[in-house]
Amino acid sequence: MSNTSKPNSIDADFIAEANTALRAELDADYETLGTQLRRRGIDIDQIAHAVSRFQVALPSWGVGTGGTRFARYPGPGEPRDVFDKLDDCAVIHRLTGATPEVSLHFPWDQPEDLGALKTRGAALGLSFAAVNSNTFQDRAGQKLSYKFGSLCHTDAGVRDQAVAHNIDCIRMGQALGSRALTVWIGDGANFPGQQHTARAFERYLESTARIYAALPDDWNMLLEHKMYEPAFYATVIQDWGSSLMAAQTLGPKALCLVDLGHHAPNVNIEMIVARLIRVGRLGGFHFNDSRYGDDDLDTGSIDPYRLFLIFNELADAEWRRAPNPAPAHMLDQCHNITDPIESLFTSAIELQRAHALTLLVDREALAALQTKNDALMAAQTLKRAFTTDVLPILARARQMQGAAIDPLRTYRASGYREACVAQRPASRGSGGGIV
Ligand code: RM4
Ligand code: MN
Ligand code: MN
Repeated sequence: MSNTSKPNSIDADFIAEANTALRAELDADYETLGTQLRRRGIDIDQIAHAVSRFQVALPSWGVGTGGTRFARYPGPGEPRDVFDKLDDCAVIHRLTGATPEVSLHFPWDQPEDLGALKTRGAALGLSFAAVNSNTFQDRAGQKLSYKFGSLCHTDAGVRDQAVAHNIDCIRMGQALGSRALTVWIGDGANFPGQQHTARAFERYLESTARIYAALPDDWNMLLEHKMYEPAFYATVIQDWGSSLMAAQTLGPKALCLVDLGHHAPNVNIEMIVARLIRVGRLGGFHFNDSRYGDDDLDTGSIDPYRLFLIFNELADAEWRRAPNPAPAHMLDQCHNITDPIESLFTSAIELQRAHALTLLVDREALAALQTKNDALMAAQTLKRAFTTDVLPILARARQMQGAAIDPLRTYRASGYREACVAQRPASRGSGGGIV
């Protein structure tokens, strides 16, 4: 149940005070960058305003310490329940001004009292993004097991149970003011021949059609594909082709969600993004970074250029007014060795950086270079934007929101984590697990 005393040292006054010491330096850096950008025909204030409007939803499961398949090393002062998770998310929002929404995962975050959760969210200045269903795990007391699948299971009873859970998630999301359901399933096979490839997909379409039928008019259903894991030979919704086929079969409220970690290592994700935009079915992102698979590392920590190129497709689509609804931005990360709060605000800032950098691209010039087939200059046009140091723009955008000029320094000075340690009993390690 909701804990009443919460460690809440990062308020507006604390941030304002921390900012006072950093203001003069920021003003000078912003001024210098502004002069440089003016020479390139760019208005720095316009970019800073655009960045200050950028938002990304936090994953409730991201504020806890995650684990690998081998072990989980609990972090100090971990959230005990969904209310603690909201407190931590609110800290991230106060520091960045960019994360006013939280994406919940059911049943992990299922509270006894949805109303109390909504009220706590509102008190903290938070609202709720897409809700996630979970049919990749059995919960205590569950009638039928998902060991061999859920929405695609050969047993109609298991499929019914999984459909009912998704519809429950919609109802809970409605009570919280959410407007989308994200469906990711673990269904698949570990061996060739284990599962009938075509029939498993047919069962997915039948089950998701039943969920789709329960979707309120103003809701979207976000279909998330993933190449492997937990199934290692094949998953049912392994790639954007299957996801798009399903979305187009289901109807206009079904859109595709791209989790950056859910592809083979060399896949060109920005191309996928461009194709989904082309058909108006890019519904959202789960941002993270990876080197090998679904590593769920901090966004922009491994390959920031790839992140930039994805954002470049988004900026280009907006520039040419491509008819795709604004895709939902959400983080989906697993923090095993860092303070999750630090990882999440750093990641939100990396997304703002990618967004800011793509606004520096001279699109008219790039289009002309592409038409002339000037490969080198076209590539340099992107690189020039990417290599600009926009740190003063990001800091100014936060300052405009009343957030921290330097979130990391401010957070560490606040003693928030230490206060959590004092109030939240240490959690135990475990044999492994994703969260
Ligand atoms: C999956 C997928 C889903 C997330 C779970 C925890 O790999 O990314 O989006 O909800 O992990
Ligand atoms: Mn995901
Ligand atoms: Mn994942």
